[in-house]
Amino acid sequence: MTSTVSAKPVSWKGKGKATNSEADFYDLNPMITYRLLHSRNLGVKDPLRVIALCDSDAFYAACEQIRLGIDPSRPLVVQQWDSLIAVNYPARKFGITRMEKIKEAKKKCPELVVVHVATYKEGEKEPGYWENPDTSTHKVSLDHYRRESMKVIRMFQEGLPSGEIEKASIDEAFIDFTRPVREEILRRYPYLSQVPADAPNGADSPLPPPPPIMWDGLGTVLPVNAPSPVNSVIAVDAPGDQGISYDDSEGIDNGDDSTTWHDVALAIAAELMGKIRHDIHMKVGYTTSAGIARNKFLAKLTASYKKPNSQSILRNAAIPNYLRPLPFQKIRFLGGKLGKAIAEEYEASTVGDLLSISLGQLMQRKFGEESIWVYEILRGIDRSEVKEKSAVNKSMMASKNLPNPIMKASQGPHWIRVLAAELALRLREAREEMPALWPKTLVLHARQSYDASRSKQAAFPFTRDASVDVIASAGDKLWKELVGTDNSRTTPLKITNVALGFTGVGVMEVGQRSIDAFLKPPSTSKEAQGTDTPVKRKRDSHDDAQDARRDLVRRKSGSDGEAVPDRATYFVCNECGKRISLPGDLVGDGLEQVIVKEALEALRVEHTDFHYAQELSKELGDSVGSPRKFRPSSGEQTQPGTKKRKPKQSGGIAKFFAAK
Ligand code: TTP
Ligand code: CA
Ligand code: CA
Repeated sequence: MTSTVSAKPVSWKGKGKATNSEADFYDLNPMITYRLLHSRNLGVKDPLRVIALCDSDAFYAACEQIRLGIDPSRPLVVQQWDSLIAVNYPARKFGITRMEKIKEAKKKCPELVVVHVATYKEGEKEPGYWENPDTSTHKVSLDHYRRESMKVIRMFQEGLPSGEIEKASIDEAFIDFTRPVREEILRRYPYLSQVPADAPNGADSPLPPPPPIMWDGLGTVLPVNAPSPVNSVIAVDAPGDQGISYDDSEGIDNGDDSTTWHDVALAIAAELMGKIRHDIHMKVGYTTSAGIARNKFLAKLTASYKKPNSQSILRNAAIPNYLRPLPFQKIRFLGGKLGKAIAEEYEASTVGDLLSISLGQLMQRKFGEESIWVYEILRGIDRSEVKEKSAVNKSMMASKNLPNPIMKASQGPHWIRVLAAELALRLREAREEMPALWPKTLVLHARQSYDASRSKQAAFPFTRDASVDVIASAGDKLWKELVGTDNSRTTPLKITNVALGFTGVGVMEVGQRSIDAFLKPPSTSKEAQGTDTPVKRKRDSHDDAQDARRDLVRRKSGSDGEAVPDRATYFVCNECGKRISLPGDLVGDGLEQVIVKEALEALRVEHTDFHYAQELSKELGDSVGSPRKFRPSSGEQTQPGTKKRKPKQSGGIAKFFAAK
């Protein structure tokens, strides 16, 4: 893509005053000085902050269309039981919406392609597109959509190595363009990298006026002056399937000549976003729609301005007229009780209606702590960061609402098997990305009719092969503890939801290190003794491996060895006497103590597993996997000429550590 912003140097003529007289929306044209431009870590206060939200069009429908190789112009919907969950744009032309029943949709469009979402059924390890799936026996699988979603996210990451990316849902992500855009501004306008000698306030002088911007080809630029008719009906957090009509003012900016450096930043971000969206379409087939603005809230709002396959840009100058007519209850978090309370309190319906209420007034009413947030969001201010969610302590949950409630305890295991199949698949796939990943806890939730859900949890056995059987039998045990058996129950049962999940799924960078260490030759004489021990167990008997591990954990976790301080980020291993620390980047992140504790616990389990695996490896006389993938750490050498086994045959711990 060619540069669309003129690179003509401009003579120094500072203009530092806000040009916008919109008193309600202050800070729309902040002064940008050389110092601010040259600062790298201004975070959410950066006056050149640029954020995008990119959302896939009719996502599940697109996934099915691509999976089945169907012409994208054919109307297609995705069905879940009796309802539609995704409607592609050609089908929307027939007036079909997500709210419709299949029958009505087919009446509107007889040639409609209807695909039922994949489901799990008992006894099948993989979800499938079965004939006549039934909600009383099957469970929806979103696995294919998750996988496709990851492909798109990876393209964002590849397209923007220096930008932060936050997956916001299965089909959308926020992208922080601030850094790459700033780099690009300094590259295109090299005269900005030095403070001019005649600048009156040195580095605190404002930048010279920006060059003119050619918006053509960059997307739809929202109008500064006239509120678009679209604005008043557009949904903030809702899908763009309510039949909105759009003006096609691609690249047109009606009637504002006060270009700012922030506009330049938006234009560059739009170029980058457009390129990434184009690549996604070419390489994985999905069309997307993006919104580009100064913060997350506005980016999300702008993304649905024009769909599908398009991008929209909200200049700061356009914020007031875009927000004012917006029904405020469409703003996320203002839709529920809070929004209703505000609407009643002030007899208001649009953002504009609420702008005359001062922060003090809001605070005096019942909005308490939320007042500041409400006050700011109405003015288009959002200080939340784009942040990749921490990999520590993730959870994976498979849940099933039961239209036919479970009335007998003996019906539980059917659903536990179905849920276990989903968990097994998700864990397996997650491990393809990150092999050193394991869940610490398995938790089972069950909801009795309208009561709150109750749950039971237990440590999940360490095993590389977290098969459906392993998960289901652990789940069955929890079921017995939570619900009992048909014979043990005295009260009637009516369970309407059952969910099985992994919590504390640890992704430790140190995992790799331990794996490295694990492949090192035994270093102590005690360890060396075991090398000749003949193989006693069948290699794929992971149950044995688990039992042995449990023994080991019992033997070794009696005490932590040397006393460590309360807020420690390390522990001292009894077995090897080594001090084992959390990785620096984890600790330095200002993580909450509870997370640090969890991470430390995961590390402890992992370290114990490492010792256990070492012992097991000796017992098996095995090098476990291919050493080429796992380089030895800290200068120690991999044992040369170690006997190798075919990874395929390995099981349990050995399999866990086998190279993929
Ligand atoms: P959305 O992004 O809300 O909608 P969409 O991608 O289908 O359409 P649009 O082009 O307007 O963005 O949701 C993403 C996917 O999430 C959607 O394809 C199906 C699923 N979904 C549901 O299963 N149930 C729902 O109620 C919603 C809103 C979405
Ligand atoms: Ca979408
Ligand atoms: Ca979405």
